[in-house]
Amino acid sequence: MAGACTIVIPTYDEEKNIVRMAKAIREAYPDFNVLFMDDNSKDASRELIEALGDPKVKIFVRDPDERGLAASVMQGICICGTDYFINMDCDFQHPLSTLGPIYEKLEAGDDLVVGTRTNRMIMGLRRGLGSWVFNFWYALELKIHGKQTTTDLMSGLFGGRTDVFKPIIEDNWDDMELTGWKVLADLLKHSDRKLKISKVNYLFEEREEGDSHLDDRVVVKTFHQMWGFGKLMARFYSRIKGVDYYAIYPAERRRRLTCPRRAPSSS
Ligand SMILES: Nc1nc2c(ncn2[C@@H]2O[C@H](COP(=O)(O)OP(=O)(O)OP(=O)(O)O)[C@@H](O)[C@H]2O)c(=O)[nH]1
Ligand SMILES: [Mg+2]
Repeated sequence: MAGACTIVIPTYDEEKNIVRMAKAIREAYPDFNVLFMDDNSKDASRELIEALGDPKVKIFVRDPDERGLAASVMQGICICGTDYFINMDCDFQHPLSTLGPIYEKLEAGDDLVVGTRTNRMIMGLRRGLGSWVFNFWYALELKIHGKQTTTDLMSGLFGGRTDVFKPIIEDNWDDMELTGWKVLADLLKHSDRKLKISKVNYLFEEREEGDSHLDDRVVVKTFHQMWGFGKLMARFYSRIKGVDYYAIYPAERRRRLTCPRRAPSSS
């Protein structure tokens, strides 16, 4: 593989952060590659990165019909072409100082290194508590299904060995929550091998610039990502929040229409 590590960053309309992020990583870690997986942003993200002319900083603009944060990260892992990848956000909520320790642990032989937040409540009581409840429930579900787990399953900061995770993604692409946000949990859900997992603790920061993309649809997708109970909760949550569930999962509407519970009466 060419080079050791790629920082994979999903982006959507991050023109206020993207150049600063690229420069900050290149300055702190000159050997790392940076790969922005952009979902066809409406702003100037692409032009700004291309204007940098840095061969170690690339922006991959995805098909607008296939928009999805998780899909972007997973595709980035598959195409990065380096031994290791580290996934992080573009808004400086993940401190760059964690990238070095994550990389060192990967080099030392870990399969997966998870950036683990020690101050989740900085997100506010409602969101912090919600994140904790989801984490508890995901961990339980993963354990029930014989899968491995880690302290911060909701983390958007983690590094891994590309040769370990690329096949997991390729073999399970259609079963992944591609428009969801919890990539780490999906990777653990679909992994059948014993992974060497470790963590690097960090303090979560406030978003520096630009707007959050979090909304009720993300919560629906986070429910939907786990097994049967989660799918039920996703429908329930959609109903109380007025989210159009079948706009997110149109295939499920088709399945309902083609599989009526009771066969129509013949008389
Ligand atoms: N490729 C891609 N990236 C996305 C999409 N939505 C959000 N992102 C990126 O994913 C990262 C996380 O999104 P945020 O909006 O910061 O979500 P968050 O951190 O949960 O929310 P805040 O705490 O409010 O910032 C950022 O780098 C976004 O630019 C998307 O649909 N596609
Ligand atoms: Mg953010």
